[in-house]
Amino acid sequence: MEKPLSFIAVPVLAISASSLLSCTLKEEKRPMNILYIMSDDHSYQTISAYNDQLIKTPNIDRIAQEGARFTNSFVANSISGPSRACMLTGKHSHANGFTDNSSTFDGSQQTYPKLLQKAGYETAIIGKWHLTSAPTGFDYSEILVGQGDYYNAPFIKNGERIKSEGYVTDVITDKAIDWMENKRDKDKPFCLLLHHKAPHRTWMPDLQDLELFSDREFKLPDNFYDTYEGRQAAAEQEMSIIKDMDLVYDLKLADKENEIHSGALEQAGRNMYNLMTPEQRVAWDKHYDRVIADFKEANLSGKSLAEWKYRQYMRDYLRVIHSVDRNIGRVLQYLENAGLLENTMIVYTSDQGFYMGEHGWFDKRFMYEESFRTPLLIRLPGGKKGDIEQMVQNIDYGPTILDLAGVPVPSDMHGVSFLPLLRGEKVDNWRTALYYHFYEYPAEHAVKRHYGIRTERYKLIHFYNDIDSWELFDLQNDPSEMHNIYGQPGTEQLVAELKEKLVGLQKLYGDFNAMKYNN
Ligand SMILES: [Ca+2]
Repeated sequence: MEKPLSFIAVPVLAISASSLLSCTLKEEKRPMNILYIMSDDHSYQTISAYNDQLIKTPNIDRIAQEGARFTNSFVANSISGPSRACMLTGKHSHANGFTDNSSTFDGSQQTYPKLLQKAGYETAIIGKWHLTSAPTGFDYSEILVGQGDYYNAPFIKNGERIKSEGYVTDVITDKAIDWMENKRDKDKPFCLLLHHKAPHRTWMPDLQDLELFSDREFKLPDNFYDTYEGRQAAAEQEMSIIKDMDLVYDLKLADKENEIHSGALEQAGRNMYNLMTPEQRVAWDKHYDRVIADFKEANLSGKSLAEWKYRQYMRDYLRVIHSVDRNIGRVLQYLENAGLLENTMIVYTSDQGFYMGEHGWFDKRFMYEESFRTPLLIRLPGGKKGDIEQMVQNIDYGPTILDLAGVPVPSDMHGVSFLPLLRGEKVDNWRTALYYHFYEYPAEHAVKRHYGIRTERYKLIHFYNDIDSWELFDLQNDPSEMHNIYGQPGTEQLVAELKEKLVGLQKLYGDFNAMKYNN
């Protein structure tokens, strides 16, 4: 096929690209580019479009202001690799095979980037991948090794290992902008998956942000000192700020005197410090040496130690978010300067939610709201501006993106396209219940295996494996999920209805293995 002389000439591009996508020439429609930005462990509590009490994120908020804010957006399995596999395949974990982070993604299976590629899109993944096997379905890939590092992280570029220098959120952003500007085939529409490592544990800030929030105090969540009555799995977890957050690994107290000892993760914490260059360490030490000295001086214990840890966690996490937001600003500015803003759908999301001290926790995993929910902001040119309240799930992302590209959604995908919602159309018969299944146990943080159903008002969860514990919450009267009303007189009919709906979803999605645990 002869190449068009110029990709800037709109009619030429329209003919070239629409023939790729089998659109009729009459429509003269340029296919929409897709920029899918996903952070790792970014809580909706720390995006000011959702909650402006903790931090201001003006750049991320811009996506919401010029587009749609989903207020009921959820994941299917609240942990990194499994969540990513759900997004790529549009299927729940049991069907895509990546049930926990010890899995290896079967890259030969159907994914939405592969289908886009087939339809003529240029596809790329830049940043965190975390699916063990090499990416498939991408014309270009530049991914972090495993979880990745915050400083000077190695990458794998189209299969070849390379070094990088600097702070990971900046580096990933630079690579993404460079790909959009210089590396892609500009005759084709693109789909770029820009996946940040930040703000994943251990929340190492950029050097330029180290002094931010240093004087900020944070109000403890009301249930910070949760005692987990009536919730056995919650009582037995190991993701508590008080008990499990590590002083050296998580809170960066790798002291030169080697006096602070924190257990199994201490050495990993000291190793992360050693990944920085001598110049980076000088800037780092300027901040943390003082924090370490103050910590030793204060000699804390009990509640004052717990609250110190919480405060330090919040300060570092928010510093990391500040850098994410600044870099989203750089990307939006690039799109604007390059004239791409009006022909690109921009998605901002996270691979799940995260606890900012609610129930006394950090991390994710549970089907409780803070980790089950995830931020989702989408700017679709010509699309809806404002809130979308319907319940959507990350298995819907693939179908939605395919729908936007005019590619038929395969019938074996579990998710459904929410493009009509994004276009502001009236949609009847939207789903009224979501299914969830978490598998990673026994494992770090000791969150039991569980599955469940959430309707607009209620949530029914079954913890199984080495436990058999049901929980029922009335989200309207108990949004913090502190009171398990399962088994209480008067809930019998409600439980029966929810169990019937749960079985209906298990059948719909084919999670027959889970059904064995229902009774
Ligand atoms: Ca994650």
